[in-house]
Amino acid sequence: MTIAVVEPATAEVMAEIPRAGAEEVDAAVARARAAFPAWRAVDPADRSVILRRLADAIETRLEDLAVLEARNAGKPIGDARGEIGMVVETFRYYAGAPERLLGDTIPVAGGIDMTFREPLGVVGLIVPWNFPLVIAAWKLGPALAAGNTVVLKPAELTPLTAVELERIALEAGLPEGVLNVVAGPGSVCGQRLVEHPDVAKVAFTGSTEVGRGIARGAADQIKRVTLELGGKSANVVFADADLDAAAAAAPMSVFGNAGQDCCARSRILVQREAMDEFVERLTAAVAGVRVGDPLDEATQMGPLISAAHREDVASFVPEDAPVVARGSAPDGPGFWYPPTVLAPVDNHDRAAVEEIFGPVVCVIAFTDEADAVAKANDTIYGLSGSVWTRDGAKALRMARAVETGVLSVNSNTSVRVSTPFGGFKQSGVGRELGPHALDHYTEVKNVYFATGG
Ligand code: TAP
Repeated sequence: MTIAVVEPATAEVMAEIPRAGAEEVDAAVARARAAFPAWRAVDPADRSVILRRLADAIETRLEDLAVLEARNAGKPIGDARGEIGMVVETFRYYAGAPERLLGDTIPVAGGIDMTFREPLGVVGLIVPWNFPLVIAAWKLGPALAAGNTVVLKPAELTPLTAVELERIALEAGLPEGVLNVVAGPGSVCGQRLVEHPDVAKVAFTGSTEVGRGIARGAADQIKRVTLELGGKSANVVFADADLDAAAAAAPMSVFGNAGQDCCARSRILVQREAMDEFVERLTAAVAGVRVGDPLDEATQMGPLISAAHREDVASFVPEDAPVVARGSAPDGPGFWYPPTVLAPVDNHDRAAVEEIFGPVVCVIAFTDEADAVAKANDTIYGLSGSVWTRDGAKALRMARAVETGVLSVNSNTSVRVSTPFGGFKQSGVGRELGPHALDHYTEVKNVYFATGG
């Protein structure tokens, strides 16, 4: 059995690779389990050296991996280079971790009390197709640094860079069995990782729907889980904001990666008195988004991942949808969909409630600060968001009131290697990146040593 990997920009098969099933997952878990005792025993400084070598080896291959990712996921080559660069940066960041996994000493009676951060064992990593290698790296970095061994399951639609990474890791000196890749369907391979008794933890990024199933499955064995799920993030623009800057930045905060981004600011909340002015500027900015061949250096937005996904996205824009602006998209083969702005939209319309995961944005009016908070938080999700205003105190009040794991003021950024990332509410459980991710790949052990007297 093979996986025929399709290139979204051409709809052609670009590679065929073996398709793993439950047996291959079991074999990978067995290899990871066998490799665990030796990997956790590697001296911290030596584990750091190996992770740094892995980062160097990926950096050497950066352009090849970026082209592979750009073709397989249909993302602009500039974005793909940025993502592979972040993979390198992530391994370098966590290369510093093995020697910094500090414990505490706690004053107690009759002895000495100390804590250790122990690795969990074999960790199953399940990642989506929208940011294939970089999301894998967010999990691999802290997992490996803490002394765990891993089985990585990429999405069937985008397995190619993960398969390459397994090879690169071996060449870079990661011991055999420490990093194992199984490319196969989620319902079989992902499910098996959730059920397997030798997998201590599952770290998952994907849809909230599949995440719920993983949480249910993990409950049987009280398996540790980290879930990074969907979003419906608000980009809140107050009338006192720099409207030029907010409108210029808004398109790529939702059309980046063709909207297939859990952090997409897919609801733009605009204060009513600034609505007309903002929409006018936004419309001009949307017309300038360059949609086309992912390998063209000028491209800002590529195709959607598949024909089926394009149908889902299109279902949010029926004939009578309030389309106020629409960008262009190539004709012909490939799963193209133009950047689309809907306005005005009610916060309870389907397009404003559900995660579209495509280049469709809703513009929604609000009256005052309280209304902005209420509308921003009126969602099951809580992943990301932005606030645009020149009033610093209001920005801080909003930053505290909006229920999201990450928020930016006068900017639309969400992710940095050194800062925590993850969701409130049904956007997930746990945090990735920054120092916080290590908490999710270690158990705290408390040791009491009686000293007598
Ligand atoms: P999903 O369909 O949930 O798939 C994600 C991964 O889970 C894939 O590897 C998939 O495998 C696997 N999977 C599917 N069914 C499974 C099951 N029953 N048991 C175990 N694993 C299973 O999501 P997607 O469509 O690929 O990705 C889009 C979603 O990811 C969006 O909702 C987006 O918001 C979310 N996302 C979240 C974040 C963060 S950090 N919060 C980042 C990126 C994306 P196959 O596809 O190979 O079958």
